[in-house]
Amino acid sequence: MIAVPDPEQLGNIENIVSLTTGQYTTGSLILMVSYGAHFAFMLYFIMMSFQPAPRYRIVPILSAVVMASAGLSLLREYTLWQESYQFVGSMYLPLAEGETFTNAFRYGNWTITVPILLTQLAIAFALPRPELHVRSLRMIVPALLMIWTGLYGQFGEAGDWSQLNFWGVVSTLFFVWLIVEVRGVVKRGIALSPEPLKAWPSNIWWYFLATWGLYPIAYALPQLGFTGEVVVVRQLLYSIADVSSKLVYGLILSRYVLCRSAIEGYVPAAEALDTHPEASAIAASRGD
Ligand code: RET
Repeated sequence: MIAVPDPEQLGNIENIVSLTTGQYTTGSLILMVSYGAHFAFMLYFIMMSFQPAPRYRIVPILSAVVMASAGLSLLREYTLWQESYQFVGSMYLPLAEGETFTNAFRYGNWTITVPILLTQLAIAFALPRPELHVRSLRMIVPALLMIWTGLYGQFGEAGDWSQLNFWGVVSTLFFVWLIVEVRGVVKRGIALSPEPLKAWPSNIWWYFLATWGLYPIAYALPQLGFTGEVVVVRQLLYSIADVSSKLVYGLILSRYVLCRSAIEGYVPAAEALDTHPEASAIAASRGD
């Protein structure tokens, strides 16, 4: 006899909702494009890591590591998505072959990528060594607490909303603490940036808030209802957040350190920027 599962035991709402062909295919597509983009840009970051001055090369290299880690995790989400649904009649039904889908793997992946993304910021802003370590640690501690309390809370999304909301609030408190720490690093970034790049840290700050802020929205979304739309929109939100907070963020930081290398007199970086609008600002700042 097949026991009817208790919805609360199903973890994620993906295991409760049947999807139309359009919704199922859109979900596959979103996950596929996400892992594809991360793997492709791993190559980009490895290759461009030769352009900035040696002291900044670790910034694109760390982005390549983040791309590999996130790409593998998203590939796993994709294969799990494929395995967890079965086309029956006219709909894709969950729990195919007893396989459950989960978003919890994402949280495991963030445990690796988030500390790297935060440390990358402090390295790009060229914080001096002892301060770099202290500030990175002060960001990583609240970030990990935010992720792990959220991981526990998200197991409640399929029915136990007091678990979802209680741990969501606890996690948000750690997020606020993290935001304060990041703000401190951004302020140091403004102070330490060369004149033509002074606007970058504050722009990165707003970009950070806008992109990291998408994750709690995705977390809370199941409360809008257990529907195919919510399932697909949430995967979309996660993907937009992933591509912007890791990939595009990596592009921004890599560009920042490239410009900074040129300003600090590293000739190959200045040559690499030659045809770009930044080049004239850099040349002007050096009195060329
Ligand atoms: C959770 C739980 C609900 C409350 C808050 C959350 C914040 C998550 C964030 C995640 C960022 C992840 C990144 C991953 C990159 O690889 C945990 C969803 C505030 C901000 C940047």
